[in-house]
Formats: sequence, C-alpha cells, structure tokens
Amino acid sequence: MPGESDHSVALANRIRMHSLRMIHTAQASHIGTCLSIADLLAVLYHDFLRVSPATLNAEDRDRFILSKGHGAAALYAVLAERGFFPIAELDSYNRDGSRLTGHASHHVPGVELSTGSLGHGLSVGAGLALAAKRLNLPYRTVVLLSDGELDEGSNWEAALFAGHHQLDRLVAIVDYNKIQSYGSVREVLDLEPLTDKWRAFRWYVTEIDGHQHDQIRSALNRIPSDSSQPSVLIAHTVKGKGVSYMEHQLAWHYKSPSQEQLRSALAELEAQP
Ligand SMILES: Cc1ncc(C[n+]2csc(CCOP(=O)(O)OP(=O)(O)O)c2C)c(N)n1
Repeated sequence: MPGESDHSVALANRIRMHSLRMIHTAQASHIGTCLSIADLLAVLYHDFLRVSPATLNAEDRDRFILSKGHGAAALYAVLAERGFFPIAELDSYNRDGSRLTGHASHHVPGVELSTGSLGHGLSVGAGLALAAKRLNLPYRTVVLLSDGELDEGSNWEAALFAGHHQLDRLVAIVDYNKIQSYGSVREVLDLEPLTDKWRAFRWYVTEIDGHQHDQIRSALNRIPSDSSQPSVLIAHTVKGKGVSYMEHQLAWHYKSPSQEQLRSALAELEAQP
C-alpha cells in the first residue's frame, strides 16, 4: 500500500524531470536550485498549503512566496502538476512572449509575488502575515528563501519585524544547500551559527533534512499556532539533488544540460523507485 510520502516523493520526481526538460529546452540557468527545492515544494503543495486552482483568489487561502525567484521552473512545475495551468504550457518556459518567465512571475496562476531580485519575499510575507493577524484571517504565509539570499540585509529587517509583531502564522524555510552562484556560502559570507541568529530574532527554529519528506511534513505540522513566534525551518539540502553528476556542483547554478546530459539525468530519475 502506498505510504503518505510515496505520493509527494513521486511529485518531487516529476518536478525534477519537468525542471530539467524546461531548462534544457530554454538553455537557461538554475537547474541546481530547482533540484534543491523540489522536495520542499512537493510536500508544501501536496500536504500543507491550503490553496488550489479553485481557491486561487480566496481571501483565506494560504500564501506561498518563492523568494529565491530564480527557482521559477520548479515552482511552475509544481503548480502545473497541481492543476493551476496546463502541464503542456511548461514547454514555453523562458520563451519570448511566454508568461512563464525565467524568474517567478505573478502573471502565472498560483504565483503570489514576482520574485528574482533577491531579498524581498520575507518582507512581503511578513506584511501578509501581519494583515492576517490584524484581520483575524486564518491563512498561513510560507516564504522559501535561499542561503545566499540571506546576505541581503532586508531579510534581517523582516526577521526583526516578524519577531517583534509575533507573526505566528509566518513560516520561513531556508534552502540551506551551502552553495551560492560563485562559491560556497562559507567562503562568500558565512551564515553560521544560523539557528542562533534566527532564535535571537525571536523565531521558533527547526532543523530538518530538506529532502526527507517525513521530516519536512512533520516539521510543518508541528509548527505551533498561537505561539507568539514566527517559525523558520532550516532545511539542509543538496544543490543538484537527484542527478548524481550535478550534486554539490557549483557549475550547475548557471550551466544548462546538453541533450546527452539531459538524457542521462532523466534516466537516473526514471530509475527512482
Ligand atoms: C538582489 C539580487 N542580487 C543579485 C542577484 C543575482 N543572483 C542570482 S542567484 C544569486 C545567489 C545564488 O545563491 P543562492 O540563492 O543561495 O543559490 P541557490 O539557492 O540557487 O543554491 C545571485 C546573487 C539577484 N538575483 N538578486
């Protein structure tokens, strides 16, 4: 009998395969980031977020912001898989005239905020969470950040604000794959001790393996409501996860797979149980 995780794992696998095809066809960048966040997106959209094509504009829908907007291909893939628009439209990714632009666009059904200029998602998310609190609406706001993005000071201003206003329905997730665009996080601007920093800003912190669906799901479900604290999941991830020759490799931040590299990546993912 399929377990709870089997469905979200299969969804993550499809997100990876869509992202690979889209980025190969467009000869675009950021496949490493898409593979890094595929599991987080799958669990969020399969098991957690209370939003669907039917509730796209509902006042009480949960809000999700991909603050690291360069992972747009993976976001579009999960939205298409969940029925927000046709899967066939993914073929138009990053083409002239397509609404599926290379960085996340709010013209795409299900995308709450256009992102790509790093460092803005958490501030907008904090505003949404404050509005929910003031208007007594039940929605949750989830913001997916990257580790390199935390170099932007605006995140820490938003973190300070959210802690001060006790935004308990705000959830940040840090995709902590330890690699930026031109080097490792440790080399470029070390974030450690990262959990202590968030705690000092009065956030409730949980560390997880960002590829283990049971861990992602239970961390999301254990987020205390009415705790008077915003929550952050520090998700330890692997850039390029799922395609062995891309894992931990800086080059796949910008490089696009060739036909042969695409074939071998898809074969590896298709062989997953
Ligand atoms: C404000 C801003 N400055 C610079 C960039 C260019 N840029 C694109 S991705 C990136 C950082 C890559 O690090 P990270 O987001 O941690 O990588 P990933 O999560 O994809 O592994 C940068 C600096 C940007 N998108 N926005």
